[in-house]
Amino acid sequence: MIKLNKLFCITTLLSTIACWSSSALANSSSCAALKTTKFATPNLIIDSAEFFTNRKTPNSQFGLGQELPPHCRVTGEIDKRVGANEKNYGLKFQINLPENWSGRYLFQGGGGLNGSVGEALGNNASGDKSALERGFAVVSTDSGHQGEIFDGSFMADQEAALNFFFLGNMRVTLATKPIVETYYKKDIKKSYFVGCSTGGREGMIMSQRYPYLFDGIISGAPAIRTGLSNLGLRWLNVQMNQVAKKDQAGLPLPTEELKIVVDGILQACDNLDGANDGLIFNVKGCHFDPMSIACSKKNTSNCIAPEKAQALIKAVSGTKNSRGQQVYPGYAYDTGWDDNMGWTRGLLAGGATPPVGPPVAQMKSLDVDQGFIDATNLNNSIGDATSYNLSSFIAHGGKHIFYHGVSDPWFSALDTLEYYQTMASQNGGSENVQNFSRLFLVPGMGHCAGGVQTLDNFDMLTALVNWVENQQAPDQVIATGKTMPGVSRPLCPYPLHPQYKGSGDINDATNFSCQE
Ligand SMILES: [Ca+2]
Repeated sequence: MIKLNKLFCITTLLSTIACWSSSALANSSSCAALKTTKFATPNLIIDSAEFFTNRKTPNSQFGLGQELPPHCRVTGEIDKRVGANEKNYGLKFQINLPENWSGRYLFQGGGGLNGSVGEALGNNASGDKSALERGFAVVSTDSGHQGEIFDGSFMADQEAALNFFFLGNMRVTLATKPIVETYYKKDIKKSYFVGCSTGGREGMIMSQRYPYLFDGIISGAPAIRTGLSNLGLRWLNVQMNQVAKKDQAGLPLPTEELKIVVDGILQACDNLDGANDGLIFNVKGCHFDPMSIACSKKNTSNCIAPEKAQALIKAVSGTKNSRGQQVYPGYAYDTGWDDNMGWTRGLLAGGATPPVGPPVAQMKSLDVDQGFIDATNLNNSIGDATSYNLSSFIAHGGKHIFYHGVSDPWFSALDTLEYYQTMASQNGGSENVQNFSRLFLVPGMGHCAGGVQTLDNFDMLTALVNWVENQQAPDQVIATGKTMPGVSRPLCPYPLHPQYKGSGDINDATNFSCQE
């Protein structure tokens, strides 16, 4: 019996090795075969199809090279052509097809004005483990042009502009899904779109214009309507520039005054969530009055000039036209306003600077009426993600998660909230919206990630998959952050926020509950 057992083990071991070898060979050959496979998509070119067992991302991309699981990498292009100004255009894409496929497809959204094909990993809002490592087939694209991240010259080409605004990702999705299914010889089970900033807008475009392509979408800090968000930044700068002499760093409020402002915000709002932790989770309940830190006869230290406090009130209350109508929301009071360390600086620390358009540093006047006309001109707003009719997306069972850093200096978190609330009111109301869409606000976080003190590491992807595939809606998502080691909090779907229960370790998320 013993001999037989040994034989069996050896046989099993040998067959395992044999099986593994043939599987690796099969992967390698079926990957390479994609290069010569004929797909129905017109004008599709597969540039390369190569199987990697231990490829690493470049050192520059996500810290020190990220080791990828065994995968087939496909690169290609659709609609290659010569466009306006004799420039070459086309929709370049990359697909990473992991060896252990979960049956899921994930489209990785872009950033800025796009223009390059990012490594298709699905790292966004996925906590510590990328979508690729979890077995998603991940797709990325340049959205139809090549160029620097904020180089808008491609807009001269009509088709490249349309691709950037809304067409490109749809076309790449339709072209790449069959490649995924051909490689695995199986149908895709579920499709996801995850992106932040421009990628967040792209996710919204999917729910609004192509309601059947994706089952689940995550939109972080979406660039919903950049014409108006840039007008909002000009408004904020003009109010401050009109009253404040700039310091050497070019700031209307010098560092020590910025600290007074943020300390005032903290004093008014930090403890509303039951925890004096430097995080303002009760965004809705935070009503800071800048006049409370204005200098007066009684208050002569730790204060700012009353005219600066008044300007701050006007700046933060949001952009209004000559009739007093709000054309872009204001900004929520938060702790990251003086951030001078994040990849985007704080709202009052030089961060409120549109990456495109006229410079705002010295701007002292603004014609909001004209600015609104320009921003909402259809030629400029054709890519805005402002549609509310999602009935087909909802009927299809689509789920859409939003998240937004409250200290985002480029796009106001309140604009995402405004979209979410209006969208809710037109799709069955605020209670019904929770069945298909939830919004998570992240205090202290700048644009998409980062901040002096924030919890910007969270796994929305698992939450989304559980919602789409297991009908488990995300009642909370745990957040941690490298700027706050040892601290965890639940992020709660708006209008709820995490409230300290009053006992237990204040660093531990389990001692907080989601409350209104
Ligand atoms: Ca707090």
